[in-house]
Amino acid sequence: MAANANYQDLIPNNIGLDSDRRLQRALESWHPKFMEWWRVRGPEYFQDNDIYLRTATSVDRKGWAHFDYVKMPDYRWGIFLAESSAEKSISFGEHRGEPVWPDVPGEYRAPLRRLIVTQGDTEPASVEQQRLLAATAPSLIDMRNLFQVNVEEGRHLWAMVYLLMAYFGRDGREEAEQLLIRKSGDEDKPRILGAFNERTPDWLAFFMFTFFTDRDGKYQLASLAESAFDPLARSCQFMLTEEAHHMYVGETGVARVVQRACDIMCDNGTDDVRKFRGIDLVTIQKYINFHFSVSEDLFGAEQSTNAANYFTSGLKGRYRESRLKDDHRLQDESYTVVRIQNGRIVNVEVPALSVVNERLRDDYISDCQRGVDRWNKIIANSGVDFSFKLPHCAFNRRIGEFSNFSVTPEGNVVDQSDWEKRRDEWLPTAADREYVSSIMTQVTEPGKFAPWIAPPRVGINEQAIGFPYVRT
Ligand code: BYC
Repeated sequence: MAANANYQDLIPNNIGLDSDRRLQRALESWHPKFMEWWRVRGPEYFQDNDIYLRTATSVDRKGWAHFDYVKMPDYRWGIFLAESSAEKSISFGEHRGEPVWPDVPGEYRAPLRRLIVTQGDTEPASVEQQRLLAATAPSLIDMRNLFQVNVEEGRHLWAMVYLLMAYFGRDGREEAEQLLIRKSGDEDKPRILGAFNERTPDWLAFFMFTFFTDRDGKYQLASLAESAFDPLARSCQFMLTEEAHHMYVGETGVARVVQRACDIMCDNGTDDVRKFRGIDLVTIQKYINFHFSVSEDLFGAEQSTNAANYFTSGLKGRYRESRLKDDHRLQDESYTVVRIQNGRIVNVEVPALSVVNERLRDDYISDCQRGVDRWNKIIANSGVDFSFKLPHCAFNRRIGEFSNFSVTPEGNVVDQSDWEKRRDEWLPTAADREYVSSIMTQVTEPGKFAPWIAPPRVGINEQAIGFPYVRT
C-alpha cells in the first residue's frame, strides 16, 4: 500500500486513526501482509465476485452496518471501539472501583499481550479452516453467509492487531506478524488453541463450528469485554455485535439440516434419510458430540491459576460480571464443580477463584443447551421420536481435569479400550464424513437449495431468499 494512503477512508474507524502517524505507519507495513494472507489463505473461490455483504461503519446501535455488493479483497476492514463513559470503573478483582485503564499497566503487559494474541490467533485460523467451503455451498445465501463470517473474522483480527500495534510497541508489531504466519493445522506452526487446528471439511461441520465454536468466542469476548484495560474491553464489546450473526448462521444452519431430515422421514415414512440424500439425525448427533467437546476445551483447564490471576488483576472477568451478585473479588466464595473421584463423577465445592474457566464453561453449556432445545422442538413438531443430547462435559476432552479419563456421552467413566470400542457410536466416523462430503455439491441458482438442507425462513437484510447474494 502507498505510504500516503487515505486511512480514514480505507479503514473505517472511530479511533482517530488519521491523527496517529505512528499507528498508521505500523498498519502500513502490516496491511499488505494481511492482504497477501487473505489472498493465499482466505476463501479459495469467488474472490473476484460481487458479494452482498455487511460492513461495519460505526458503533451506532441504530445503524452500525451498511449492506451492499463488494468484492472480498475490497472489503473495508474497520477498527471500532464501543463507546465508553468518562466515569467507567473496574468491576471486579483487586482493582474493583478504580477507574478503568486507558493504557496498559507495565506489570500486566505480558498477560494482556498473551490474552490478545490468543484471541487474535483464532480469527484468521477460522478463515483458514473454512477456505474451501464455497466449492460445496448448498445455496447462494449460504455462500454469502460463509463469506460474511470470513470477512468479519478478518475484521476481528484487525481489532486485535490494532491493540497490539497501538499499545505494545515493537513486541506488538512482531506478534501481529506471527498472527499471519501461524497456520491452522500446520505441523510446525499451528494455531494456538486445539479446535482451530481441526479441519472444517463440510457444511455440517461449518454450521456446528459457528454454533459451538463461535459461541466460545461469544463467552470469551464477553469476559474480555469486562477487562480493566478499556481499549480491549471496548474492542471486544463491538466484536460481539457481529458475533451474533455467526451463531445465527450456525443455529439456523443446523436447524435447516434437521428440518430437512425430518421432512424426508415424514414424507417417505422411513428412517433411511441417506437414501434421499439427507443427513440422518444420528449423524447430526455425532457431529454435535464432536464439536461440543472440542469447543469445551477452548475454555482451558478447569482449575487454572492463569485464569485466577487474570481475574484478580482485572484483565478478564466473568460473563456479565456486573449482573452477578457476589463480592466480584471471589476471595471467600465457593463454586460447585464436577470431578471424577474413585472412578465416579461427583460434585464438589471448591474456591470460586480457582475455577473461573469452569464457571464460564458452565454458562456456555447452558447457552448451548438452549440451542439444542430449539433443534429438538423442530423434531418434536415433525412428530419424529428422537431428541439430541449434549454429551457430558467430561466426554472426549483433551484439555483439563477430564483429559486423562475415558467418559461416555452419558457421563460413565469407562476403560479406555471400552471407550475406543464404542467410539464410532459417538463421534463421526470416516465413513460418516465421507457420506456427508459426498452429498455436498455446489448450488448457485438463486433461491435453489441442495437436497440435504431446507431453505431458511428469511433472507438477509430483508432481501428475498432468492436474491442473488453472490453474483456468479
Ligand atoms: N488448546 O491455565 P490454562 C473465538 C494451554 S474463540 C491448546 O487453563 P488459561 C472465535 C494454555 O495456553 C475465543 N492449549 O490456560 C471462534 C496454557 O499453556 P501454558 C478465543 C490450551 O490461560 C470462532 C495451559 O494449557 N478467545 O473468538 O486459563 C471463530 C494451561 O491452561 C488450550 C480466547 O480464548 C487449548 N484449547 O485458559 C473465530 C480468549 N487451553 O501456559 C473466533 C483468550 C489451554 O501451560 N484466551 N491451553 O503454556 C484465554 O482466555 C485463555 O488463554 C484460555 C486458556 C481460556 C484459552
